[in-house]
Amino acid sequence: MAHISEFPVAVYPNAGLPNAMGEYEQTPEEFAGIMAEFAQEGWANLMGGCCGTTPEHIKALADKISHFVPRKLNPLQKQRFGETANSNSGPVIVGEGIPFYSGLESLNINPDIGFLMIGERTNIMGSPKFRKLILDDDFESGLAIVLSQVEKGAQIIDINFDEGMLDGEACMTRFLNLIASEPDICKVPIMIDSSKWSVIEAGLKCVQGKCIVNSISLKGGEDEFRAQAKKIMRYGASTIVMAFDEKGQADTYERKTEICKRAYDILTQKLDFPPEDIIFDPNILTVATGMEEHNHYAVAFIEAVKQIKKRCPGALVSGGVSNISFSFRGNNPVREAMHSAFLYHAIHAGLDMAIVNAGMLDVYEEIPKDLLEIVEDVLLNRRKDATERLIDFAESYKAEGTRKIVKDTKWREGTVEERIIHALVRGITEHIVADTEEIRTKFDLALEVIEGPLMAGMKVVGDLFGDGKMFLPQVVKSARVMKQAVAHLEPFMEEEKKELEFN
Ligand code: THG
Repeated sequence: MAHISEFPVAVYPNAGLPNAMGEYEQTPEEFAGIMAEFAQEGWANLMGGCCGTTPEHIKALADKISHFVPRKLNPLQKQRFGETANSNSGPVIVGEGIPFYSGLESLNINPDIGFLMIGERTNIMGSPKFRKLILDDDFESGLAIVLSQVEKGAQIIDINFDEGMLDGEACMTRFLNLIASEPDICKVPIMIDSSKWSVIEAGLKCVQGKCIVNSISLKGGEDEFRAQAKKIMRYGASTIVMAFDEKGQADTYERKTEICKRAYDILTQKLDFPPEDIIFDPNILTVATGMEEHNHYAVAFIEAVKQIKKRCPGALVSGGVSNISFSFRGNNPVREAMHSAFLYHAIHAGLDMAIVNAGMLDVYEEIPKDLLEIVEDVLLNRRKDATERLIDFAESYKAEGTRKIVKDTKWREGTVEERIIHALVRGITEHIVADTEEIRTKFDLALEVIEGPLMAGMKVVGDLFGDGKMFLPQVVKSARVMKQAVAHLEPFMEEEKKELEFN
């Protein structure tokens, strides 16, 4: 605690463990002796005695420790909250400036964590299923949607009740309290999504971990923005800041960048808001709408991400990915391809996280090449007729319907090496035992299967992950496949080991 906490540390133990009679036997001298070691190490800011200690224990303690120097607060803490450190931010900062969020578990944004997925499905406007449950007052079933998002790899959950017919504050409070009683759900951090500040504040009052406010902006002017940001600091939360100002939503690359930089300067210079608690959202807007002025929306976002990461050090960038493809509502294969391709480029530009339909993202590498080219023509605004071409292609793609399924079985025709790589990349466990067995017969030792083809497959996974073409939850699925393959090989390795020893 002394090494990682931003806050003062108190040591306040019992006089040892109670005996069978519930009595504490540690003498004042023993007690003070142990405590003095803590004091000498400089681990504590405050010391005292709990059960079983007496005024004599406290006197012995004081005599022993009064000449030691109390623990020093770390410099970040001093700078942010002053020497007294009666702070308002979350507790554990592992290294300066590393962003973190938490539910019951903490989510530290280390450089190796990769891109983060925020589950979008608990949004009353974004999911007809969730909407129906909530309007039917079936909040418990709404929990199942959160759980399925978490199981499909969402590392944060976005929750939104913005709907005219509902009391947003009451719904947010009720739902967050329900979530708090489900350890499988409330282990992940919450993103409180509302355009109404009162709903956000209702949410902030409920969540126990370090959550993310979604969102604030300069829409209502600087005073309101500052007041809300201050409150967020008091609640110890981080926040999304939308690229919105008094003039409206930013749709060009220049306005997106300018507004975010302006917000960044206000937050960090005038309010001392920690940069790592800021997440900018430069607005992912819908492309391929048929309106020419919308054609640059994806490029504008991607370019803005690059600039914001450069000009706002320490801050993160996010976006709502499914917005990009609203023109293709009802055609999920095309939407998924658009999302994966868009994410691939945005992550390369520096995007840290996004609100997505977890479990509905394709691996970039596996998007059929003809579709990918047409999708990227739209996203990267590469040709004038890109939208028409995608619309035409999408029709045939939808008409074919079964195409995905056809594609899904074709990989079984490859060599066993190729099949193993495919299964690892796609996280398919179905055939892995049979394929592992088949390849095992080609080698002398089972261990060689692990070191050879299985490791080769995991290297592909590692490379795709490193390149932003796979995401952590997909890698977790790969690891599951790997585990099954290894489990199949283990008995053979045991046998081989015995034989070696025997010989
Ligand atoms: N930035 C920030 N917050 C946001 C957004 C953003 N919150 C809301 C939204 N945008 C992100 N969430 C969603 C959720 C769902 C969908 C899109 C964005 C969506 N839903 C399908 C649809 O409407 O077609 C539902 C289809 C179905 O389930 O049948 O696309 O940009 N900060």
